[in-house]
Amino acid sequence: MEISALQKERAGYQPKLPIALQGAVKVKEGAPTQSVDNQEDIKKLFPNTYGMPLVEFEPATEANNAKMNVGVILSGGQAPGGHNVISGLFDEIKKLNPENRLFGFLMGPGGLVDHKYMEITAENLQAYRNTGGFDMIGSGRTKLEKEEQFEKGLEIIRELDIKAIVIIGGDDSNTNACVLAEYYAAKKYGVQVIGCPKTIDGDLKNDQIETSFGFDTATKTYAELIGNIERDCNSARKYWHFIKLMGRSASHIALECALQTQPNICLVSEEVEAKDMSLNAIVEDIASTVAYRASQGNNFGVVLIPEGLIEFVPAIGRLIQELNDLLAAHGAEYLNLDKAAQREYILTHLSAENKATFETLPEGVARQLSLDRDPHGNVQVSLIETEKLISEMVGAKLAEWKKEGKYEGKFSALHHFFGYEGRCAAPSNFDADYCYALGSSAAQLIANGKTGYMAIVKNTTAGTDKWLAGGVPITMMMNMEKRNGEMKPVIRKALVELDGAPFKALVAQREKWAKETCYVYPGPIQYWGPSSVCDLTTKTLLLEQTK
Ligand code: FBP
Repeated sequence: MEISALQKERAGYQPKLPIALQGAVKVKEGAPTQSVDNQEDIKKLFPNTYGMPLVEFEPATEANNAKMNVGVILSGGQAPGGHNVISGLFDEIKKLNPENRLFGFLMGPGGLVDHKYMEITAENLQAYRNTGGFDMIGSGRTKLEKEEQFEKGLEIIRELDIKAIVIIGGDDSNTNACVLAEYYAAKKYGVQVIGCPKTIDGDLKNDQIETSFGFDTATKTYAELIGNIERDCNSARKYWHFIKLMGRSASHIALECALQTQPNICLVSEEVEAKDMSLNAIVEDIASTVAYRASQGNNFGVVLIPEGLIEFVPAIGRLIQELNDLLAAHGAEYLNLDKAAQREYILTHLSAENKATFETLPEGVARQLSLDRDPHGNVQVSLIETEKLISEMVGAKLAEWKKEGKYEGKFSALHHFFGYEGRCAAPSNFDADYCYALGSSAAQLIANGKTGYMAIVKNTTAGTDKWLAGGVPITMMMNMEKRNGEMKPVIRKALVELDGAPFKALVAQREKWAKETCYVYPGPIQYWGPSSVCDLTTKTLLLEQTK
C-alpha cells in the first residue's frame, strides 16, 4: 500500500499516556453509582451490572501479568482516532503479558455474530498507528440486541479463548455493550464487555466523559474548510454560503465550528426547539440578517446549519414522532408499497396536525422523513438537504420583501455539506493521545476484572501527564426513552445546553458577527510545531472544563 509523506512521518508518533498508565497499574474504587434517571427500572433491567463503583487507575509497584485474549469491535460512524484505541489496547495487553492476543471483528458488531475476524499483530497494526479511518477492521451499524446474537458471538469468543470484548462506539453502541455485558454476567459466562466513547457528534459526554473521541479532529477539519470559505466569501463579496454540518441530533459540531470561525449566523437546533420556532421564523431571522448586511453593501455571508435541525423544529419533531410510531407498527406493509402509494399511506394515517406539516414540506424532504430508519431507529438526517431547503426559503422571503420595498440587494446562495470529509481525518495530537489512553484504560479495566464499564480519561484540558484514566459503569449513564414505539434503557444523549458556557459564548457574540464581518481562519490541523497550535483543545472542551 502506497502511503503519503505525512502518514510516513506520523507513523513514528508515540502517543502520550497519563502517568497512571505509564507503568504498572492499580485500581482505586469510588462509591457505588446509580443511573442518571429511572433508577428502579434500570436496576431491574441490569441486576448484575447496576450500582458498580467508579474506577480510577493509579501507579502501582507490582505488575499485573493478566493472561487474556481480547476482541475489539468498531461500531457506527467513523471517528478519527479509532485505530489509536486499537493501538493503545494492543500495546497494553502485550505489556501485561506478551502472550496475550487481540482479535478485531470485521465490519462492526456483525463480525462477532458472523464470526468474521482477523488477528491484530504488531506488523499489521504498524501501518494504522495514528491514522484516521476505521479501515483496519471496518465498521458497521448492526445492532447487538438479541439473545441469538449474543449466543452466536459466544461461540467464537470460546473458540478464540477471548476474555473480553471492547466495543468502540457512540451512545447506541455503548447501550448495546451494556446489554451484552449484563447478559454474559447473568449467564455467568465469564466474558467481560467494555465500551469506549466514540463519535464525532460530541453527544456522548456527561459528568464522567469529558468528550467523545473524534470530535476534536472532525471539528478542526470542518473549521479549516469553513475558514477557507469565509476568506473566499470576504474576497469575492458576492455569495451567501449555506453550510450544513454533520451531527445527527446535537448541534455541538456546528457550535464548536462557529466558536472557531465566527460566521455571520450559526443555527443551534436545541435553541430552535426551546423557543418553539417554526421553519418560517428561522427563515425570517436569516433573511433579516441578509437584508441588514445588504443595506451596508455586504451581499455576502456564511450560515452554519446543524444537520439535525429539521428534527428539532417542534412541528416537524412531532411529525417524526408519529412517523416513527407508524413505521414501527406498520413498517412491513408500508415498505412494500411504491413511492406514491407510500405518500398516500402516510397522509391517510397521520393525525390532522401532522398531516398539515407533512403537506407543507418539499416532497424530497417529506420523503426522507418517511423512509426506513437506520438500525437504531434514527432518521437519516445526513441525507436531507436542509441547507438548500433553508436557502430557497430565504430567497423566496427576500423576493417577497423586495416586492414590498423592504429589501434591496442581491442574494446568491451556494451550498455545502461537511460531514464525511471530517470523519476519517488523521487524528489531531489530542485525539491521537486521548484514543491511545482510552485503549490502554480498556485493557486495564479488563485486567482488573471489570465488565459493563466504559473506559474514560479525564482532566483533558491539562497536559497529558495530568490526565486521569479509569472507568465508569455504563448503567450510570442510562435512563428510559421511547425507541421504535417502546420504552428502552439507553445512554442519555448530551444535547447542547442552553445555559452552558459554549452556547453562552455564541450568544454573547453572534449579533456582532451577523452585522460585521469577524471571520477567523483556523487553518489546517498541525501535528508538529508550537504547542499553542498543535495541542489546542476544542473551545467547547475548554469552556466546559474551565467554567
Ligand atoms: P455515530 O453516532 O455512529 O458516531 O455516527 C455519527 C454520524 O457521523 C452522524 O453525524 C451522521 O448523521 C451519521 O453518522 C451518518 O451515518 P452514515 O455513516 O450511516 O451515513
